[in-house]
Amino acid sequence: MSEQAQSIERSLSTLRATFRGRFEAASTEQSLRDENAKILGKKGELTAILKQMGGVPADARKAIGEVVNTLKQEVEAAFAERLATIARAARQAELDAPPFDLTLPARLPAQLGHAHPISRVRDEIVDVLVSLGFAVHDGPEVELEENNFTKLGFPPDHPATDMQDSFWTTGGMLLRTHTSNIQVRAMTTHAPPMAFIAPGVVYRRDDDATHSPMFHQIECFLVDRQVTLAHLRGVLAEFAERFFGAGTPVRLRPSYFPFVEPGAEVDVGCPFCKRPDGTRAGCSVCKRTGWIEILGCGLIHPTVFESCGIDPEQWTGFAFGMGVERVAIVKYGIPDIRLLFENDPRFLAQF
Ligand code: FA5
Repeated sequence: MSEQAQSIERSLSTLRATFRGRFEAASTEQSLRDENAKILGKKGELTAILKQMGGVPADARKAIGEVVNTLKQEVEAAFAERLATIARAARQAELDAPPFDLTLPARLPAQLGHAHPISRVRDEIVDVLVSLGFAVHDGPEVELEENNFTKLGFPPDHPATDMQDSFWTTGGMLLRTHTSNIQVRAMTTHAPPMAFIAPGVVYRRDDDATHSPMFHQIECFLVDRQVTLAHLRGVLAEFAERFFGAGTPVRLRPSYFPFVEPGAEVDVGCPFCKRPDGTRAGCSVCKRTGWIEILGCGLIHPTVFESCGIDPEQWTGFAFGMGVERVAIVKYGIPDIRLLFENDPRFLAQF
């Protein structure tokens, strides 16, 4: 045998002895394909061997050719087998991985927030009263006793002035117990006529299903010449009509507040048990009466005008103050005022 033929046979037997191990060592499809190219590719080892065949004598060429072909087929088969093994392993790894949890909730688009129901009701009330011609007047929540009580005609021993009923700070100041302090502030700084509303936060030592220690009120007052109860009643009826809906009845019940004379509490017809003919059946919300109280009102007392430097012989006026939470409870049928302050998103989402 020629030297050339012997050299080719040595190369072939080395390759035969090593190619399976080289394929086994490749753990990914890419490294396996690289290894295969090193043997069978254009510049591969087997291709290089074939190129040397020209120098082999004709009698030996046929036998070596057969060996080369057989080896080539073995390499191809081993490559295909290893490729299939790697693919199976990859699939198994996928199957063994933790499964997708199909019960997880889908990702929802971001939820948009909205104004708190108290803010919404306050804004709706303000809109109605502004549309009737009242301007908004602001004022402090920490107030002097004289603006919150004294100039409004509260006697010094009135229960509201008690430590048990109001939150006192220092220096004769307290957290205002109502928005009526704005009557005093407006009347001491503005010359009549005037027509203001004052929305704001107020504080009392109260805490139960219908009373909160912090709540919102809207004060409304008008000072002009010859103002009568008829003007007050007209504004209240128009407010009820626009805010609670057409045909909502209003009634005034005599009541007492030191800063008005006469004074009254105002009820609106219960919106929850209204029959189609406009009468009320009575329900748990209105405590079977067909009426719900929403505010206190009256004609401004002459002593309030005097303490604010306005001549009560010349000027008259009406005032009312309503609880925003109370109105919200009536409008939306909310059973407990505290729900409005807990801020549970499931509750707030209903508005
Ligand atoms: C007053 O506060 C008077 N300043 C109202 C007023 C103004 C009368 C002008 C005359 C002229 P009263 O204490 O009744 O009144 O409160 C008015 C409203 O606030 C009540 O009708 C009720 O709706 C609401 N309210 C009172 N206390 C609470 C409380 N603790 N929590 C929630 N709402 C309350």
